[in-house]
Amino acid sequence: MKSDNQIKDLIEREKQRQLSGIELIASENFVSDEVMNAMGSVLTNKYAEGLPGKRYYGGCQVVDEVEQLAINRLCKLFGATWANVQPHSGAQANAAVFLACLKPGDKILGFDLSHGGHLTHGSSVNFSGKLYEPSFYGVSEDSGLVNYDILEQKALSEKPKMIICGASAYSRDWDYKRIREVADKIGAIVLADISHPAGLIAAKLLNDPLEHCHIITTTTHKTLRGPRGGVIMMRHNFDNPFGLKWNNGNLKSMAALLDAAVFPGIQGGPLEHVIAAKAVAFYEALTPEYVEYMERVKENARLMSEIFMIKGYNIVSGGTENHSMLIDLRSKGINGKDAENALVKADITVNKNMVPFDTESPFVTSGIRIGTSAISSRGIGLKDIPQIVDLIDSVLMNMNDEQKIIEIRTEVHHLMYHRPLFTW
Ligand code: DSN
Repeated sequence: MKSDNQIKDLIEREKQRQLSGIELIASENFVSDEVMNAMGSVLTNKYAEGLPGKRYYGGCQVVDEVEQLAINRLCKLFGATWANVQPHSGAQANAAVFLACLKPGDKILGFDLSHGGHLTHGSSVNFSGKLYEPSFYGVSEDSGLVNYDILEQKALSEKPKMIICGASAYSRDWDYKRIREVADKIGAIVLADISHPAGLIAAKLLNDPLEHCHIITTTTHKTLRGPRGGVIMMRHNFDNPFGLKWNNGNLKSMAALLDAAVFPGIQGGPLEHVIAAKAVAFYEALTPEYVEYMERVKENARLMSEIFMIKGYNIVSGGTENHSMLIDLRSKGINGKDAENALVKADITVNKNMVPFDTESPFVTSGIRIGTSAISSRGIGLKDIPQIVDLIDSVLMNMNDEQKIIEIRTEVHHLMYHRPLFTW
């Protein structure tokens, strides 16, 4: 049998791309060999519909232990008392929460996608905006900070059954306590989607959402530095307040409802090889070295945003408290699409992003989003940040100068190529 050289070559090309470039997409990261090996293990061969100890297939004795270990480590990492580690992605995790808590047509209140929110928080092109009735809160135009007064006004007037907090492009911490107080006034559930800052929360560098929010979802591959996937967790289990019936109505606790919503609700067999890799990532995240890594991610982002501002760039909300920042390029007369394309030519990878109150379409946008999780995994520290900002600035100030971009790309390769993808 001949081996598949086409895919082998493509994987090698992608490896070279990752090694050569400066990776600044805020939702990406580089995993350890242990995480990678678990994903590429024989566990991929096993079907295991159900939960540890309650499967619909034989031969699950080993994967039961794998999955239970992942659950236990995740609970320890976040101080949760219940978790489901089966969601294939963050979107699946959110879909399961919606299915467990709401009926189609129920009202939800989410953070506006164009202000930094996520598709699954009520966008009209997503199941969350098609099956449910969304309304939105956002940031104040002057400060770029979440406007909690508007959130409260919307909650009191719309009376949603669920309030969703969390974002894809918001560089500030969240006031979970205030959101819960608002939710309690109208009997709503609070879902915190912490996909972006999860690692910083685990390292206790940001506010703890589990104390105040009913249900928490996160992806496992962003700041958490695990395999691509999602999880759901709670610190305080509770009975479904809306009396939603699941089949014959025998599931009362939210934990049981959420388990059923993941499987058989929206998924079939869990990816036990990915769950094993999640367990490895949670093990790594419980170490002091991971906390140091998270501190470096945060410090790198802080310094980067400060230097950008010194160079006259407009950082939405005037800085960052997490791993990311959103740069509004309108003051430089550049749009997000052109900036992303020019930077990619220099092997600096970012994504174009809407900024709050954007005047451009989502395909063009006025901003770029930058995150420091991935470069920090490659050992980039504070001493390298000024050079990286200089490189980005040089590209953006010389977007039509092909020769200059080639020179910058050579400097990018010089800075990055010798570094392993993953280092503590
Ligand atoms: N697409 C992810 C991000 O980049 O933030 C969220 O799903």
